[in-house]
Amino acid sequence: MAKLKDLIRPEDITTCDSTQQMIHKARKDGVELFFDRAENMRPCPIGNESACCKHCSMGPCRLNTKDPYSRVGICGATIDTIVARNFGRMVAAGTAAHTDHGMAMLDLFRGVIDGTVKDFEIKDPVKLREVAESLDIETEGRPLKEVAMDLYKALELTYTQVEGEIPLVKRVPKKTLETWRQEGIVPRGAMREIMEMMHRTAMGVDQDYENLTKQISRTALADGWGGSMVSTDISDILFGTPSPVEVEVDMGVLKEDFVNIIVHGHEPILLEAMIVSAGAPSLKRMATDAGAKGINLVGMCCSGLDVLSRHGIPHAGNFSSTEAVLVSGAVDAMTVDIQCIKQDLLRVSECYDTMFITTNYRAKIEGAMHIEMNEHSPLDCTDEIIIKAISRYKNRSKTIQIPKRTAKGIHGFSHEYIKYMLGGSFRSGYEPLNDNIINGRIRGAAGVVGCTNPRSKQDFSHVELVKELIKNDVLVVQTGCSQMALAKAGLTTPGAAAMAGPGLAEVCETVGIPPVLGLGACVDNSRILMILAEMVKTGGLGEAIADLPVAGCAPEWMSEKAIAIGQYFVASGVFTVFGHTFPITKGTRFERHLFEELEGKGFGKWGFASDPIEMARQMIAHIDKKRQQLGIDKVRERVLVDMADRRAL
Ligand code: BF8
Ligand code: SF4
Repeated sequence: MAKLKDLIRPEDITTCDSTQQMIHKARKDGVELFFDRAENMRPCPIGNESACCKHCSMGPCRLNTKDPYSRVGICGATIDTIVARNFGRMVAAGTAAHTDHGMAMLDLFRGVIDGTVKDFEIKDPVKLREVAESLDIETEGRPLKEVAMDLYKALELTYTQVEGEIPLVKRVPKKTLETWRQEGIVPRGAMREIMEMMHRTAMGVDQDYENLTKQISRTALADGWGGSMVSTDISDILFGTPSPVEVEVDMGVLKEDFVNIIVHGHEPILLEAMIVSAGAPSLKRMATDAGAKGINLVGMCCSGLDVLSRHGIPHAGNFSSTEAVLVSGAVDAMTVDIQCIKQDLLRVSECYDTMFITTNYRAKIEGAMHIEMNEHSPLDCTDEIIIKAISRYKNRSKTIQIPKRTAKGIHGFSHEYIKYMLGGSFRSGYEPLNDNIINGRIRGAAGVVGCTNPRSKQDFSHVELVKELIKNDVLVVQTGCSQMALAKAGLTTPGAAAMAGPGLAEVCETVGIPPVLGLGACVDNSRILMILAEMVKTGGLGEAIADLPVAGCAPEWMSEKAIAIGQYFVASGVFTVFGHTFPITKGTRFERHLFEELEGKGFGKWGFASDPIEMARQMIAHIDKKRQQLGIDKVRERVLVDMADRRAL
């Protein structure tokens, strides 16, 4: 590790106060974190713009990013072919991650239906019937188990179908679906789309960036309207559809006199099973016998977000804080499943004697303790994790320093709940939202989502962007690590309406909601798709998703999953801005295709900005353009909410 005085100041790396404190402590303890490596390892300039190809052993071929058309690869591949192929493979990987996660949920669902999984059950039969009906499955007078089996078979097609359209496209607005059909990009099954994407990007196959873009969109759509949506729906059916609940977040949720266990990753089953184990009287007693006041379960990243709103489980922070939290010395065990788990968590855990435990057969870490979770007896795994954590508690030897910061916020806004809260139980629906957009109180809606990244000051762009959006009367919906950035900053409370523009503030105060609505994990971006579909269906804001005054942004993205998500939003019709870096070579035809031409075909388009205020400016300009096209751009006079309006809301 470099000398302390040479290291970049924690205040310049992150705006998360707890993470800053932990970076200071790590440096005193001589423990290197990923922030330090990001400082010391500059990104490769050619790779950064995706101008290299290693798809065969004639290469790797590196083109000139400053003069991208001056050379071609050994095989003759142009810069457009190379960047489009690389981009396509990122989308394939991101889609594979979400759809494989969804597949695991479907496996669990099958086990619950056929009775081989006994520790879980169908918690939300209403949602099960609703999802079945949305796929034209007969539910009237039929036993739940029969409907569930038919639903399972229909959803399995999301993955395995060889020909024809995946079932969930029944939810796509007609005009949007027509655009996809015209382009020939309605997904078949995810397995087929990912396979074809990988094939077409191999050496000597598809070498036409426009044709490649079609398969890129088709693959991404198999994620958004396929694997991710299945994952969300099945999680709701098995574990309950979220509804708003107050949750405490930030590292201050760790408790010195409790056995602290952090669950990090993505599949809800691990944390759901941990909750059951942590509630077992024998394990509780074991914890108190060891001198602890109890067991404190805490989530991080998407695992935490998936579960916090179902059980009010506290959340310690997002991706850039997962090493930092270990530095507190207060974490007795960190247990992980899949995705966004830095290999270095093991080394940092070892520095603080924290038990670090992998649980999924498809995500082991060399040298880490592995206690495999079997969905047929999940508690065997989670009981053992708790026993390990208690043994670490008993033998704690490291200095403990828990950052004192916590923030409370309201989370758990499923699209079903949004429908209910806007209209009440007698006339639930999206009319109030659409009406308030049409009358200009709400200017539009924005999804602000995605990761944090050590190459971008943690949380800064998320928070500044969202503040700017709500100030301009744009309602914000959130998922993933972005949601936690805003939660820590205190913007997920109804009181945050005071920071919103007058129109949005009025609506929030009337309904009693925050101006920033947390929807859950990254797979729950599918909830945003559902909101968009509902807005189109409700009417008054155009016929396709591309007509809506909405925009999306992932200001600090890092994962391939984010690229897949961005592409499915663009293909669905949403203007989507990414921040701090974009994995293509500037000044290429492929760039023009993604950033300009797709819009002319009835899709959304990509945007890029490094500064959060500039991101907001681009998004608001797009929202205003859509308002103008819809003819609702008349000066948005300030309309006060009178009693009649209040009743209507
Ligand atoms: O799926 S936002 S850093 S934790 S990739 Fe990962 Fe990014 Fe966080 Fe969840 Ni999503
Ligand atoms: Fe080079 Fe073409 Fe091989 Fe890529 S596919 S490494 S551009 S020769």
